[in-house]
Amino acid sequence: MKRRKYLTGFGTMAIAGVAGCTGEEEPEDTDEEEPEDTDEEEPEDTDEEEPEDTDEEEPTDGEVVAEVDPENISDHELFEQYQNPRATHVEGDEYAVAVEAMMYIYRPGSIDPIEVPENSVVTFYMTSRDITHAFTLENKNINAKIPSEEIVEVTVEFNESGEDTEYEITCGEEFCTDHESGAREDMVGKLQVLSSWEE
Ligand SMILES: [Cu+2]
Repeated sequence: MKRRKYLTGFGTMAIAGVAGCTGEEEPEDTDEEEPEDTDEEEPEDTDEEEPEDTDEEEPTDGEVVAEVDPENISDHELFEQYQNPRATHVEGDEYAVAVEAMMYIYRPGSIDPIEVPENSVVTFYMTSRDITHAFTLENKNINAKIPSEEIVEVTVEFNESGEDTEYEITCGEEFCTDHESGAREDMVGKLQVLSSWEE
């Protein structure tokens, strides 16, 4: 009986205490809950925006169109026809350039810049003599892997006109930018869009 009385007494004190506290704190609790609701809505907005950003940034990749012997790249008909610094006219506004990648150059591109006419659509046929390289064109959203034993193609539109424009071709593969691997400088090439062009 004694024990029960103690418990009852304690319970009453506790309730009184809680009631007192709740009464005083109520306005504060209400203030604290409002920001929580706002926080819960924010992630929903972020989720909706993410897919849009991903679609816009996705670069154009290459497509495998043929197999090739890495020891005899220049014997392949695409390279026999198109491996020249100056783009080869195919038909209409279409041109073609075949590019061989190797540690640490593009041929053509690194020693002789690639030349294409303005207002043209140029298909690049590319393969590697050794490791996997890449063909990245700044401002054109092109990022194509260049594998060995396969020829990949990527088509780029050059709509600029009126003056010559120069683009840098970059590889960016770790092996070609890490100077400890043997690369003296980053693997790069040049592409020039010429406003004056005669066939
Ligand atoms: Cu490379």
